[in-house]
Amino acid sequence: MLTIYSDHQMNHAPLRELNNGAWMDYAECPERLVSVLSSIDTLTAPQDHGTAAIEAVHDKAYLTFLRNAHDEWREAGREGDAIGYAFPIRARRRLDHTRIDAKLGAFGFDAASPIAAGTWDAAYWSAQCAINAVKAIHAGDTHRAFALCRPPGHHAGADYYGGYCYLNNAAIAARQAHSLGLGPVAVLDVDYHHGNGTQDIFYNDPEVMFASIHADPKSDYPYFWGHADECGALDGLGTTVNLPLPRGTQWDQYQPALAQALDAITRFGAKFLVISYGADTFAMDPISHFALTTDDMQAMGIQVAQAGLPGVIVMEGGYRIDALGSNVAAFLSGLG
Ligand code: SP5
Ligand code: ZN
Repeated sequence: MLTIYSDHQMNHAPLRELNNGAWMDYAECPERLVSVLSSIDTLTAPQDHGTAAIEAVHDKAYLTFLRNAHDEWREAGREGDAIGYAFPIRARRRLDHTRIDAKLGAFGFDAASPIAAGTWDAAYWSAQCAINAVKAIHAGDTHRAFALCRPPGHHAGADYYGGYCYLNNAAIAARQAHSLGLGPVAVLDVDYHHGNGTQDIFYNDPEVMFASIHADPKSDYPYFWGHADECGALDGLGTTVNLPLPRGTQWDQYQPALAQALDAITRFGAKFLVISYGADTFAMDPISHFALTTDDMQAMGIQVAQAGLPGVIVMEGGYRIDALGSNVAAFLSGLG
């Protein structure tokens, strides 16, 4: 399968994250890419298509913040990675913040997603991978392409970052595919965590469906989104589908949820599929609690392929590094 990857994506390397009240090594580390690369034969470097497709999803003030945040952190005399510590609840006024700590709070929603020196560069090229994957399909080069994105994107909203995500690669791909006339477009999110950013971006939008299978937010991050009663709003009512599953879920329970999501996508009339693929549903994932095997990843790919839709696969999470390459390869081989 055509795989788009840029070395720039290695440049995002935060040192640590706050987890259960203590510092731990940053789970979303560059070694994840090394593991996936070891299972892929041929890589294609993305061309630089600029910021138009990124700006079609993300707010300009947010992009300016993200580009400059680490420099401003340094200018404030700080060492290490930029991490916020004060967050406005429920609603944010659009204040003209000057202090970096206020900006980090205004544009971030958790304290577990540091902004490091290489974050903008890596996130920019991660988005370019997704954009190039859509372009390849639009050009008729292939009917499926894998955007080997890092950092991941599905927790990032139009004007916020969090959950290891800064630019929403899947949303950028979906909106671009829609703009190029490849739609109707559906996003199928099979990462362990709910893709709250993607959901938020398309919540009122009847043109892009969002369907997600994930750990119940009652027990798991991101807690505030992904509950079964979130179905979209306004013209987008009914084009958001959330299928939360309990910790411990195995393939026999996952498979019917996947069938339900694919059925909704078929009924929606999708002609183009963006798959947010996270391998953190794997049984041995260090921060997650489903129980899928590597063989199940292949079965997942086979089942998704039966929907018969062209589209792109966008890499999201997956933190069991020694198994990440084989899990990704299994999923891609199932897709065929
Ligand atoms: C893209 C993606 O998969 N993002 C996930 C972000 C999760 N961030 C916080 C997770 C906190 C999990 N704490 C688990 C404790 C295990 N001992
Ligand atoms: Zn995840």
